[in-house]
Amino acid sequence: MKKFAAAIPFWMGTAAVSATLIFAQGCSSSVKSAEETPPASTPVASSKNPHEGHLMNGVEMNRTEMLKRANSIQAKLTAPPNIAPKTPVSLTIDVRDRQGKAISKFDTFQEKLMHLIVVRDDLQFFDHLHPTYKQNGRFEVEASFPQPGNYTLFSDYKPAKQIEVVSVLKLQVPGASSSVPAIHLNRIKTLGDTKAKLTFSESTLRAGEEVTVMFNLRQAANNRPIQDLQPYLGQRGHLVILRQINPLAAEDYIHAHAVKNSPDGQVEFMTKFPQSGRYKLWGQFNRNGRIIVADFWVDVQ
Ligand SMILES: [Cu+2]
Repeated sequence: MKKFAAAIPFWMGTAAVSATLIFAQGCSSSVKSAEETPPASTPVASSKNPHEGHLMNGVEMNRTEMLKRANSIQAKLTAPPNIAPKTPVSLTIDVRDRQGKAISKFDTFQEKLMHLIVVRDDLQFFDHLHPTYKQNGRFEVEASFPQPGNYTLFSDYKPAKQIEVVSVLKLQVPGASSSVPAIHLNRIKTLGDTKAKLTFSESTLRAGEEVTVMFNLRQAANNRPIQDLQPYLGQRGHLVILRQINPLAAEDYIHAHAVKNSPDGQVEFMTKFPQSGRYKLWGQFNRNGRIIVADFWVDVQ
């Protein structure tokens, strides 16, 4: 089975993004050559300073050049055939350049070499994994899929001295899909002993407008702001946002970074929703070693 997907280098909030076609396959028995289609560039996030450059070996490299380089990178997913629900499987992700040569050096960002966001395409399942680097461009990770269905994996990495790249990989878990729970637009949720409330700096969310996303975290028992928030991957929290669309693509994926200073029990992120539509947000927070995932649906005009 062979599917096509887009990979984009991604610098949310500070730089533009381009897209390149890559290829993912859900079957390890036949390894095929990379997709031949030349890459397409799709800027999806605008920079405050579109001409800002980045230092490369002491030389200022312009964004066009950076995008050109990132465009030439592709990731390939290899998974066992016929994945069963709730059964851990080993996945391999190979990162190569356009000529098929392994990218061998990666920069750590947010404390890891690769961040892998796994969702079922209806956005009812979310997981955030960190594949292990095995050298020669190869990453490995164990993953488990709760139910049959189509899954999308956003593989987020930074080839050495280059901008962040997001490769979109697809995978299918065979079987009959169960019914999908109704979508609620509630902005308060109790997750175990944590009460999470979602608010925004703007009363109406509009595509393309900068907005502060605020998660207020309280102790469910007494409604007091939580005091045990610890850094998670070096930040106050992590936020992944995806637009509800089929098929999911890299330009619908937002990985927002937490604002450094915010009140006790509150974690804030700056972001922009690229288009109007329905989105799902997953805020991840570390309560003294336990990771809380607060997920919410929102509509953007
Ligand atoms: Cu991560």
